[in-house]
Amino acid sequence: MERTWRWFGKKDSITLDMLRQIGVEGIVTALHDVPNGEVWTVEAINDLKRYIEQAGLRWSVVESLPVSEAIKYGSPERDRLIESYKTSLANLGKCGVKTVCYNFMPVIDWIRTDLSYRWPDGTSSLYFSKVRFAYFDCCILKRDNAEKSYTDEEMQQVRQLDKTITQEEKDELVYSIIVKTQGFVNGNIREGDSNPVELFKALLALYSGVDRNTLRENLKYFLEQIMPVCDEYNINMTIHPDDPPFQVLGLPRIVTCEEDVEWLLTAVDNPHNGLAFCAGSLSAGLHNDVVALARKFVGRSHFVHLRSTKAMPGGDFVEASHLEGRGNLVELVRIFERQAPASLPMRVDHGRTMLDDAQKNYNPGYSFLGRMYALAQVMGIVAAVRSEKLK
Ligand code: DNO
Repeated sequence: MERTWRWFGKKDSITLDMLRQIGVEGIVTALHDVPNGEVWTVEAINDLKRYIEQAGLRWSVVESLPVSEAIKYGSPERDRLIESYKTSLANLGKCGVKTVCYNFMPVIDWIRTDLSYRWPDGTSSLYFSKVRFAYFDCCILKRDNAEKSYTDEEMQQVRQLDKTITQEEKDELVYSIIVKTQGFVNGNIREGDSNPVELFKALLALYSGVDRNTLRENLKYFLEQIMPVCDEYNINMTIHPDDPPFQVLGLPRIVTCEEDVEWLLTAVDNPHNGLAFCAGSLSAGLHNDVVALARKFVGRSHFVHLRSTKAMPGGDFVEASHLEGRGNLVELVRIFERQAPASLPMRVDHGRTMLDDAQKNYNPGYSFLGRMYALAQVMGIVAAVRSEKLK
């Protein structure tokens, strides 16, 4: 596997020279300043590509080329937006950037309720609390019939929480769930937006009447339209699994389990229609056996995110050490090192916040020291697996 790193562009305080020093080979990035839906021009792509190459690295993966909401919920505007998407893909192909990650999650990408869950050793990582999320849904968003998405016991805990939660904690919850984790990934809601809750509700309303089957059909439609461009330029599309991999806020999510992935790969049965195998996202669903999924889908996984999670009581999960938890990264490395091409790009996904990371205001999960530490752990696994291969 190729060692890659998610880097947020020229403004990222983690520089390419720093990444060279820690053994990174390829960069995972995007044109973060181009608004969602607009074309990525050859000039802009080449400018960033040259910048990366001048530092002795290569631009291995685009993460992400975001899919506009109108394509996901299927409005008449979608054809125009798909045309722009195809032009951006063709331009990437002309510049030689040939692996593209995207997702098809309606409105909200990855979800965490606590961005600094403290471990006993003083480091912190990202946490999802079922009850706090239910609180956000029922008492802050006040979504119609939201209570029906939760068990009686969960609702009891929500009512209990309502008695003690402070305004500051409520604001923090909104910030964690729909602002801080979303701003840099899809641009739906950004830091500084006034009244993010109202904005968010308006986005949710776009999906009324869009069920799982409609969303699947819209994904199929999108993929069928873009595959000819991918064939022409040999571009691998890699869909990111839903994180967490279950329904939220009454929205359908369609990349959550083996059956979903199987459907997606057969509905558009083209090798360029592939998966970003995100071990962290998949392992957050107790229904998923991540190792079995890797064995089954290794041939169509064109990008790998290595991260692990630990399941907590009551449906909560926390991002675990890269050596522990449900991700079973040792076995995953064995599968991808043995069965995939050596050029398969892999990045360590989120790391802990440790040492002086906390002072740096990194995007949540994207610390420097924490990710460097995780990369070293993963490279240790890779070295061990490679030595097994020689025996
Ligand atoms: C979060 C990321 C996701 C991912 C997108 C890909 O840390 O894993 O935001 O980049 O879903 O489209």
